[in-house]
Amino acid sequence: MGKQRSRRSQSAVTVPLALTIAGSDCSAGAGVQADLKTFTALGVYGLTAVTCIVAEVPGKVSRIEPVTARMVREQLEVLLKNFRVGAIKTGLLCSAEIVCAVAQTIQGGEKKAARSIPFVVDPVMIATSGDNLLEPEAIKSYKNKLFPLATLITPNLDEAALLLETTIKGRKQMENAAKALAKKYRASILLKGGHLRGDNAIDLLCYRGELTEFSAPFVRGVETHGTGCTYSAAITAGLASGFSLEQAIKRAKKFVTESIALHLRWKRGSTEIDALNHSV
Ligand code: PXL
Repeated sequence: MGKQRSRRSQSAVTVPLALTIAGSDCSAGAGVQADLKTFTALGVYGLTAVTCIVAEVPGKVSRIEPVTARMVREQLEVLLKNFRVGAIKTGLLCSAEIVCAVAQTIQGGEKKAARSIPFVVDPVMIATSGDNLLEPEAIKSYKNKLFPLATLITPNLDEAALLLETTIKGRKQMENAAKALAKKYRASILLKGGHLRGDNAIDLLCYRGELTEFSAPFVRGVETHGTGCTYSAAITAGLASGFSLEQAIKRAKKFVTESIALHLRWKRGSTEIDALNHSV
């Protein structure tokens, strides 16, 4: 063991790098905490730019405070200047000002590095608990500034319905919504149908006008706080590791499904707290 450790300390290991731009969830099931656990589980070194701090437990957001846009920009600038980042994702961006700062800094960083970096935008707007997480004015900035830079946008049904100002109830409406969003924002769309609550959790990818389905058995009876963050982080880890978009989504779907199936549970008095198990 001693010998192995000393040998390891002398030989550098190159590991892919992924960057998450997201909020801090103090209960550690969502946000940067979920992203980092996911990156680590999938063999990627995670970098973080924190956008806001959320005081919450699964099911109840207590308080959200944004970091200044200047500070978000500074975190991104130092990271993009010093690390060869393989892929980037966004989670909760909190305000219109932060959405604009992120868009501008990523565009600037890519220009300086003279390369484009796979960019996953998880348009986090509403928590699974129903709590509003994003300033309503920020949606316009997503549409105008951030979506045009995205490789992949990963809305759930509620977010897609809000973006398209419509309702999405069945399979056909899901297909139409995925295609409409892909056309509108000239990006690949992964529309997550988990909230439809059938026997399977079905997601639709619209990539270059073609639809591909990703399906897994729906796991019932688990409080799934942080599933969206974990899913988009797992996709980002795949892209940082050189997977194709389809390969990255396929592995990510499996990872999320297993994290839910092998969930953790703590009892406190009459209440229970569930968490996804990222060590799968
Ligand atoms: O799951 C959405 C989400 C994303 N990011 C942060 C959160 C939450 C949900 O509560 O707190 C930081």
